[in-house]
Amino acid sequence: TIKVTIDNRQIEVPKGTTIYHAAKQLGIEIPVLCYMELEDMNIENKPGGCRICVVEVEGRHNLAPSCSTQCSDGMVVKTHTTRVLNARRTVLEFILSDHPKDCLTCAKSGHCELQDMAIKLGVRKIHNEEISEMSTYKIDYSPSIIRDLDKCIMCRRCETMCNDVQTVGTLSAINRGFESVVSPAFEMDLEKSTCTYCGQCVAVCPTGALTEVDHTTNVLRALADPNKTVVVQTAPAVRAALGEEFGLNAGTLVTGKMVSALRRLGFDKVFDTDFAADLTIMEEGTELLDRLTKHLNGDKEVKLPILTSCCPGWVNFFEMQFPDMIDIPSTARSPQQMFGAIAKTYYADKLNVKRDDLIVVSIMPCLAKKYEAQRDEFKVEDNPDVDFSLSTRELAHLIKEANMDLENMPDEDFDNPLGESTGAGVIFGATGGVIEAATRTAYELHTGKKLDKVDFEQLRGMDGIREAKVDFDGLELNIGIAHGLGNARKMLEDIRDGRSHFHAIEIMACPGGCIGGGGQPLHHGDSSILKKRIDAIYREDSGKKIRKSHENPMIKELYENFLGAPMSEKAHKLLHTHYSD
Ligand code: HC1
Ligand code: SF4
Repeated sequence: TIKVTIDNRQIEVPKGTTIYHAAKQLGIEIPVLCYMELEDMNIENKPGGCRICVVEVEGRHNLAPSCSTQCSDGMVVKTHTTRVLNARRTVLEFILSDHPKDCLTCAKSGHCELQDMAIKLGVRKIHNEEISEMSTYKIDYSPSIIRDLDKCIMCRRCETMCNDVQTVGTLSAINRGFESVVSPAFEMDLEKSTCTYCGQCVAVCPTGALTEVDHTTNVLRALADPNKTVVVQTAPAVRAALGEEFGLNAGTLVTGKMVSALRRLGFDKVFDTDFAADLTIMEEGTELLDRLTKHLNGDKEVKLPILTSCCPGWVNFFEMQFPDMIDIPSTARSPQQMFGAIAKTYYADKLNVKRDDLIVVSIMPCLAKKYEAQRDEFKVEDNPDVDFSLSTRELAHLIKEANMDLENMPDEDFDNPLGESTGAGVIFGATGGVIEAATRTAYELHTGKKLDKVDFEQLRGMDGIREAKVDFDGLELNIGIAHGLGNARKMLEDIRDGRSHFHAIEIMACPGGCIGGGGQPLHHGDSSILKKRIDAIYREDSGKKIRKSHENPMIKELYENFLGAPMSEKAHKLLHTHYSD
């Protein structure tokens, strides 16, 4: 170890520790803008570009960027001298001089790290504004994400997420000097690029350069239309994070409060995507057993492993990057889309409402869900099964706009029939949850025996790639889990090269699964928030009376009265899909 003195306090740190980290250990928070660290996931963005984190090092002429300068033995550091504070302010003024000043109307206002920094550093005037030019770029609209590059401050966090974590490689820095921005190759629009809409770049963008497409106005319009019946479905992960937008601690479950807020917003019925997650398990679990049985009986045509297919960012990824393997994932649609298909057939018929007059809104932690809802496969005569998909953040806006205080809302229950769900449906929201839910059902269907213990702890956790063996009464199933598209890529390459020994694999595009989706409250680099959301998801599961999808009474009724059996012709038509290369 080496000894360093920071702001007159001594600390011993291992060689190689940066000044920023040594200070952090002393409880000294040095401000950063471009730097980002997601500790539990080994993700670090350290371009050392913004220079906000500069500090004074005794005996050194120039100020040092603390995020990228390593401590040396005996080093003496000062983190807030007048010189340091002046330098930080000057740097920030330069950044602001080439940044739009429309904070009042910016989608990121109130959540912008650049705005926060201007407040923190007490910037009252931008001295060099008159002498510098503003660069101007087009605004790029895609079905899920808006890029407003005038607001890009070149922190490169989006690049780290897209290239290092997701290995999608859509974003990279182009041009030089004032003209430099982060963009797809050849300044292509996102929609024409390899982007999967996973939204991980949006989740870490410190400014309003990357935001979601906002559908709140469309939803408010539908709610105000007396001729429309408007129903809403809420994704598993939303309840574990929505509270953060209202100042509640990460990991606070707000399921009942969310339901009453949605009801007060005017939705005719408040339903649950978890219901459709149970339905997904019926279809996907049956498909798994069917493929497994055929495979074990020597049918060479049937391939294993089966891959889950509920995550639209992941679906986009394999369609674009592994077109030769599109016959491996399950054909089951995602719960969002199964919900839409059932709502616009079974439920619309029950209500005697015409398809066009039933509006289905989804609340999702995800931005790719916006794109998924617009895919042609999920439309009937141009009418989509899911009309609008809002992110968790957009729902928070709607609740705030309606002057509701989420914390003090009463707890209410979802409506029936499409609001009844089991613990298995809830855990879809955390990495490993889909395959655990499938295991609970597939085990009982395959063995005919009751599971004594429904918790498969070995499938849980935050490691990017996990594997577990599950004993199906003598038949050992190898189960794999990957979250984050970079980890998914490794799994897929193993399958392609014949190195994979898995029977079934769950893949989620976002680190942590849906709880870490691009539409969730921003975690600003604090990955402990993701863990707390995951804990909340498993708490909700363990508090449920029914914890296996096939025991959901409303799912049983749906099969008895409408679908027949899992993978029946009707189920195929409404609940399964095909992929395109
Ligand atoms: Fe998800 Fe899913 S779990 S994809 O992460 O299968 O978004 O929460 O709604 O559709 O149920 C997201 C979450 C969500 C679907 C389900
Ligand atoms: Fe890359 Fe995902 Fe952002 Fe698209 S949405 S640019 S794939 S990080």
